[in-house]
Amino acid sequence: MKVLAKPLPNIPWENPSCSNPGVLWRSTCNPIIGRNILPNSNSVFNSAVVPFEEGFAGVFRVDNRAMEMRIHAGFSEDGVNWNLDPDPIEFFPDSDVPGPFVYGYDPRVTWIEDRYYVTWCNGYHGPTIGVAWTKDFRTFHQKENAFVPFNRNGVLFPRKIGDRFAMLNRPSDNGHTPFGDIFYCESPDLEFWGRHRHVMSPVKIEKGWQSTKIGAGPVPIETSEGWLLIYHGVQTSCNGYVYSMGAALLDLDQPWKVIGRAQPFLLAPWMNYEMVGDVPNVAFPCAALVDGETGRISVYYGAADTVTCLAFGYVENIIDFIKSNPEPNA
Ligand code: BMA
Repeated sequence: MKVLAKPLPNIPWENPSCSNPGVLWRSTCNPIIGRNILPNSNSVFNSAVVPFEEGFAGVFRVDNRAMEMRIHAGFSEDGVNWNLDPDPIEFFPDSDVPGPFVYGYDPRVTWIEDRYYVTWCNGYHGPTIGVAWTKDFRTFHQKENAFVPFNRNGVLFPRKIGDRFAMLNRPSDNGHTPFGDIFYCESPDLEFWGRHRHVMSPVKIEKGWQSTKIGAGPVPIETSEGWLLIYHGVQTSCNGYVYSMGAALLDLDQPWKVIGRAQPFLLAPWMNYEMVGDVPNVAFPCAALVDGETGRISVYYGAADTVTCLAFGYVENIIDFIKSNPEPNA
């Protein structure tokens, strides 16, 4: 098994222990970003992190104390301790992008070829997928929204598929969508999107952890076995939604084809900081760092829509987990 990613020797990392086992194990520093890291923040969660210069940079979901959903840039030397820009990102439109900015949430960041692309849930007559690019996390150039509303969880592949950019997304409604499948589409220029393909549906059997809706999480990770996709799955309990993390493998050349999907969740909201907060019972992954040399992976996820957390694993173990626990009902 090969992970097709660059070496990242400074990846944030902790070894598993008998009190902290699993295919993914949590950081003992969780939550790594508290809700009040900024003077005006109510919560900081569902955020995206990438290697940048000698350290790391990211785009963070910050709900402020007026409960407005904003996204902020941030920087870190070690990927664990973060400095967030106190002001939200100001986007400079590339062309005739319709404004004004209404709200933004659940960002993802993807390095493709020569720059970082940001996708996020952008308010435009309801949620759709906003697209922007930056080279320095200081100036952000906004492109056209990718889709008509309503859509969430727009996640770019880190390289072109064939000769086109590719994105996973999740058509939805204007509220706390009680349904949702993952779709795939392609674009020659990151502006015009088409060739829409269905990827995966929820697993409707027995009201399991991914029976209500699913959505792509971090940028897919390229391996010799296929694209490793970590995603969120939602269960509707008698007391509301429960958001857990799962894993699947997608075909390298035709990523709308699912070649593996694990039946059990990878990580579910078990810790107090995942069970208690503004929205209880949420573990929502938006980013992963990968060390191509050792296959170590660090997953960033929002907990209870309140704080930002980190979990660790090995790409190889996650792929073994998918292969040895296949979902029979997908
Ligand atoms: C989704 C999004 C996420 C959030 C989740 C749980 O619809 O709004 O940002 O984490 O619900 O509230």
